[in-house]
Amino acid sequence: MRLKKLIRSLKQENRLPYLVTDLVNIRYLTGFAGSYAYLLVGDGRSYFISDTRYEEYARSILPKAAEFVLQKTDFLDSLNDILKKQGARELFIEEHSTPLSVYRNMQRTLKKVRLSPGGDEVNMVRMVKDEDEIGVLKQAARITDACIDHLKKIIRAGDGEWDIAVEIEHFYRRHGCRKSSFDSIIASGAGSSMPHYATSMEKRVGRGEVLLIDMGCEYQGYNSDLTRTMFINSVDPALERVYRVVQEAQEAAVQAVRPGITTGKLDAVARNIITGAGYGDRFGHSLGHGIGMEVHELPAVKKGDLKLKKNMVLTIEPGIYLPGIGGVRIEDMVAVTAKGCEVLTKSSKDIIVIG
Ligand SMILES: [Mn+2]
Repeated sequence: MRLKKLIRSLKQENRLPYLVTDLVNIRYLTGFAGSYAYLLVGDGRSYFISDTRYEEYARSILPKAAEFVLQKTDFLDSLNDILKKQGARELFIEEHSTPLSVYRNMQRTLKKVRLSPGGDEVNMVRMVKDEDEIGVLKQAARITDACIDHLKKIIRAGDGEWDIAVEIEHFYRRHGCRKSSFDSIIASGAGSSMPHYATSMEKRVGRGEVLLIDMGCEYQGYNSDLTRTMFINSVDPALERVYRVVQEAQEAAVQAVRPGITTGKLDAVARNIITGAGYGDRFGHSLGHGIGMEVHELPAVKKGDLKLKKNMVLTIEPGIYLPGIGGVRIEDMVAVTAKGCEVLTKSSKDIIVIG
């Protein structure tokens, strides 16, 4: 079904045969979750090339429209055979995931075939989720909400940042997740002013400090992503106003999500509020990103003309970061609906004091 849809749009644009090299895209199209495969998408028939490690598994799950091809010494020999048989003169190659080294080997092996950039069509298709995908993303969001609830109950001043990250990993795996979708960011005190802080193995959470937690799980092949900023024992007065500005910006952006709005306009909704409060230069990153089989996928929610569509799923995560003092970020996942959006992560965004 997904493969058919892709073939239809590639055919319209005269981009067949098309070689998919991104394993996540191959998984999206075929269900194959292994670590080595290439998918040659053709008009009518498609060919799935892999090696003996995956032969039995791949044959058991591949859709009918994709034929398993056992590679010989190299996938390029098999690819060459198929293209020769078809008399193909041109091959379109997935762009973001094909290394220059592979491209050079292709030039050497596929001598009679013109190699053309094929864009990233599968990633474009993946932007709009189907109902099943949204159902799984909702579940991933629910587990992450449950995890933050659990953390609020147990975190105390003196806990190590690292111990909190371990607790998150443990919680996720106990609740049916394969793992965290990315290394959890547990940033306490001044460390929280770095948007992508690396959780410390030594730093402990101190009384009166801010605590920023950015985390997500991988559940049935889909990811969640949630950030909450809380305070330990008492609210850091330097960050209370900052918190309220971020909260206002985040909630206004969530309110503004609807089909047809451009990512640029949406980003501006939050950015204008933060700039108006005098923190424009302390919000350096984009407003958010698409999320699905990958934590970061299209669309990038930033300056640009891409229009949101129903069933896109994205994060809304403005932040303000004051070097040496700390930072605040609030992040939710939202699914675009016919008229607005549904917030998939339900955790409270009010200022909370724990410990
Ligand atoms: Mn995120």
